[in-house]
Amino acid sequence: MELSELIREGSFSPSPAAVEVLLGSDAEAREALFARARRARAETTGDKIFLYGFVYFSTWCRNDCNFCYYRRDNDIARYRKGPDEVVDAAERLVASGVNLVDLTMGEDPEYLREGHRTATAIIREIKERTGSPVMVSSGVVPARTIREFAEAGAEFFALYQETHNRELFARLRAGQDYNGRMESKLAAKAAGMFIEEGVLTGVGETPSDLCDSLIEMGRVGAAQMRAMSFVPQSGSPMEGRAESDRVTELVFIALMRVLYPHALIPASLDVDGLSGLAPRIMAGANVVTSIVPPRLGLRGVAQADLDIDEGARTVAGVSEALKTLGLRPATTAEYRERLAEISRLIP
Ligand code: SAM
Ligand code: MD0
Ligand code: SF4
Repeated sequence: MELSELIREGSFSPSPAAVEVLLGSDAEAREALFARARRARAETTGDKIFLYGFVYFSTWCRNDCNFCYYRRDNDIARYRKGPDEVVDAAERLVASGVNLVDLTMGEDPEYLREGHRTATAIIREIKERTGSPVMVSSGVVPARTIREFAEAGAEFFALYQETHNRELFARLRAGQDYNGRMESKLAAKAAGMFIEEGVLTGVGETPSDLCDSLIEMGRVGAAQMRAMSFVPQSGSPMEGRAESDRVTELVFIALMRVLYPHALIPASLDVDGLSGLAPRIMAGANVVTSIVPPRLGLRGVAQADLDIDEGARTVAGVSEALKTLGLRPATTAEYRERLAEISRLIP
């Protein structure tokens, strides 16, 4: 398979061989792919980049994902924020200019015990006070609970499969059900929410796995799709795994953009902090995620603390970085227009 053929403007059909060639290509060829991805982004979203605030409101979790710092068996300090603190953090984020608030939790037994009534009440309260678009990242929950999230006004449900290879899934999300996770995501779509799908890179996936994930992201009807490089976590079973170079993540971002020009695709500050923003944006991302209000005791996921209390994972920090790339933060009215357009494109 000719590299030049893969990079050229026009259609791209994902195949394991094509993904393998692109992953193995040199920096110059990758830059040509990224340039193609940027043109695709410019055609759909111009110079606008959407900014998402992140509130990780409970770091308690019943699961034991082998890649995650917050897995049940990791002996770490944890917190569970009360509704007032969550709403306060969300209000600060919205006042600072984010276009969406992502409410994230571990699969916290306390919230599960009370059927997520508090989480639903928090969504309602944030909606009432700010009117901001909201995403829920609650992990796997029953379809009934998802409908309650939708009724409370949450626009988005995020749930990443991490991989679409069931064997690799079983190694990453030990003891969890692949189908159950997928069904939860599809239940959110059926309840009228936008969904986000995602993969982890650097966890032993093959070009063929990545190709399958590219196809699955379209098949499930994801409005937002992401790749995040695995970051080794102290105390976890995958602690000793080599830190991945970021090439796979960047190539995957570009391929998602080329295949799904309309999609929302994050550049997460949660992998390499603010210094990691430019390469991800230059690969075709059009959303910045993991903006965290400083000094409230809130954490990231893959990078629990990096750049947070220093105030770099903020709208101000991100806006400055975007400016140097000739891009700008979108207004929330523009974000809503984008969502309306996406719902016309994805039935
Ligand atoms: N607990 C919920 C769940 O698992 O769906 C929501 C929060 S979870 C922490 C969000 C995502 O963070 C995971 O799906 C995974 O993709 C990502 N993540 C967790 N640990 C990571 C790590 N060490 N490196 C990179 N990404 C990670
Ligand atoms: C992020 N740390 O966007 C967040 C998290 C969950 N919906 C998102 C992984 O990078
Ligand atoms: Fe829990 Fe989510 Fe971490 Fe898995 S990735 S251990 S479900 S917080």
